[in-house]
Amino acid sequence: MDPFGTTRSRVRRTHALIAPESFVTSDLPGWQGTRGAIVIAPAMGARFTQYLALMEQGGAAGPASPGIERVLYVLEGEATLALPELPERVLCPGAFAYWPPGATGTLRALTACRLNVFEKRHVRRLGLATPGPLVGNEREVEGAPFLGDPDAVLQVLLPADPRFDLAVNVLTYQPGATLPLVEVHMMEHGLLMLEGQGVYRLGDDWYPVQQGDVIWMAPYCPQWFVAMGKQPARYLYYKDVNRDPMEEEPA
Ligand code: UGY
Ligand code: MN
Repeated sequence: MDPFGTTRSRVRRTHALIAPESFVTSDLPGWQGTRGAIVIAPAMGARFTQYLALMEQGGAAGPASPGIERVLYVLEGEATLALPELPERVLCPGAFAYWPPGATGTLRALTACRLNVFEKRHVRRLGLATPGPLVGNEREVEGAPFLGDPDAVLQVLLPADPRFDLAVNVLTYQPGATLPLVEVHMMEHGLLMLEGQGVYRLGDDWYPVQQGDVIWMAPYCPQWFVAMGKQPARYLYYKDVNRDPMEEEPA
């Protein structure tokens, strides 16, 4: 911490950058042996929550609130996860899981663990069921050049299936690669810098960002990124998808 209270963290109406030096942890309701840094939440204007769960060895996840779905991504450590209809799995770094709303499950830390968690209220689409649980590892997910650029590779972790109302992806940029356009879209993002560094344009501001930073982008927040430095930059991000903005949720 510098002596004058400066930080790269910024919170604006349409976006936020939360640098790790600003993370504040608290007990996570319902979890055991776990502290959490709730970095994005509806209190800031978001329609979802993103938090880092810091689990001690033997710590356990609590259930999500009713109607809330969860996507876990393991950053460090190992944990066992049991979800209905799936064999119990050991999750290592890079593993991810979709935990459907209301599903009973058990997540227990085998070692000290750090997880990134996205949660949102599931919006069911007319005529479609809620998806079932799913576990995978990003290492098994093939990447594809993003909009044709082989230096910006997109991995889509959840299946292309209209039952899902959220996407969780990883984008990997070689140094100097950029988002090929300044995106402006209806979907919202929560983002965690997994590796590397660069500059993120958010609205009309440009921010230096690096590993460990968290970014919130509200719907329609103009966004662009350039990777800098000598190693690739990678980020994990959430996006709301597959729903007609005019459609009402079936009763
Ligand atoms: O999927 C996306 O909207 C992604 N390209 N956005 C981003 O990286 N800011
Ligand atoms: Mn985007």
